[in-house]
Amino acid sequence: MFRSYNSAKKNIVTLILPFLLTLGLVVACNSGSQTPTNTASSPNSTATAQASVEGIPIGAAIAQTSNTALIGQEQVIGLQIAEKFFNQQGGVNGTPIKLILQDTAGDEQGAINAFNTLINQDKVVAIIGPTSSQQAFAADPVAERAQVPVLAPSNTAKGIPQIGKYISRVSAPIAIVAPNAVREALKLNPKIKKVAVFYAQNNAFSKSETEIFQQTVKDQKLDLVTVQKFQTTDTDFQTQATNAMNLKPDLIIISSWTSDGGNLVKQLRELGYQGLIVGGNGLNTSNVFPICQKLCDGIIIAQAYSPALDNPINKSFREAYMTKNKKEPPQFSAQAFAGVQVLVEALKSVDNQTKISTLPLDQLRSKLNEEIVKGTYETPLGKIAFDPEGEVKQEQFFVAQIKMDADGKKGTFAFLK
Ligand code: 1QQ
Repeated sequence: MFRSYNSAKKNIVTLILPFLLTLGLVVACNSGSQTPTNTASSPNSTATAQASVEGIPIGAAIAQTSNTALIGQEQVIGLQIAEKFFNQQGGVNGTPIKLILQDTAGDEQGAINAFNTLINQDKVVAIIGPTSSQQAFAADPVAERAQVPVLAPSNTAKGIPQIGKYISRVSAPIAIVAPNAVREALKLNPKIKKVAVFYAQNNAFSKSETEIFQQTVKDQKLDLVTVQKFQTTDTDFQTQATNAMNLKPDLIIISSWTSDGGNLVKQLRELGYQGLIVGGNGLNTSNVFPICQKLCDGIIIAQAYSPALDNPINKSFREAYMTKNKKEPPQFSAQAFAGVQVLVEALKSVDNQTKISTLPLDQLRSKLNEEIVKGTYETPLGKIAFDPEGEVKQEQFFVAQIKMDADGKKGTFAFLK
């Protein structure tokens, strides 16, 4: 049973609902204007709001600090837009949702701590998060044991939904998304023959992604001339870059995190590499622009989202995002939004069967988990559904190429397909 209804009887809920809804909207609007690290939805900063305003608590375990926050920041924006949007639409059959953000930072322990707090203290019905697959492999088992549904907004490594019955994802697996970037590179330069691959060996996601890239290189009958390894914390790539360039590759593929990948691209270009570069999902954020600046220009990155996707919910999401951020929404914001949407719609279908205000929390969590995988959802990512294991089924993927202004200060993701 979630907090607001702990001691409430059914009829009280009905009586105070309009009141709750009004307040819920006020809080949701406020939370949208806060910075990610000090959001109004964070339990520590909202003692008063929490006391007077309640809603169905949805947990978000997201990296708001550390180098993973370069991606986490985009997720927080998507979550906040979703909270406001779905509450304006009436929340879950009239009851607002309440997003509770916990910072995971970038490591495994941070994610485990955030999960424990959300589950035991905040008593959330489900968790959206964590930001990285590396963290998911450590923290998801905590939720699995507690039987709390987890919906991953950005975990793309192989094996995530298989962690357990309570784990599903809206982030399409890298196995399906990544090969599109290589195919697109071959369209841009059909003469590509020799490929050098780089990957961060201390990160579950990069290891998973490089396997896919290396397989794609073989499938395309290209020559994999070298595989260079590094750490996500590295800043100097002279040795690996020189090793690769001695072999004269005409395509370089990088599976990294954001700052390491940005620095690697920069150093490859400074050493004179002129061929195409395919980057992985870790480079899929405009937060890489300040790192490689004008040398980011041309990086090709596969996308699980396109701002141009033509459906009403994407139009609403895109408009809300652009009004606030004055640029096109990125994939990580769209996936976070889709995560909230799936939970809201799955909660509605639980509520249509049994009023959720009458369900004890453990039953609500397990019914919600069942409903998540049963539904079909028209989201900003297009139409998505899940297989029984919780793996997302998505129809459309895209590829974008980074285009930097001449001064290297501003850039965009230009869609190729
Ligand atoms: C993963 C990823 C990251 C690049 C996004 C946060 O896809 O860790 O699975």
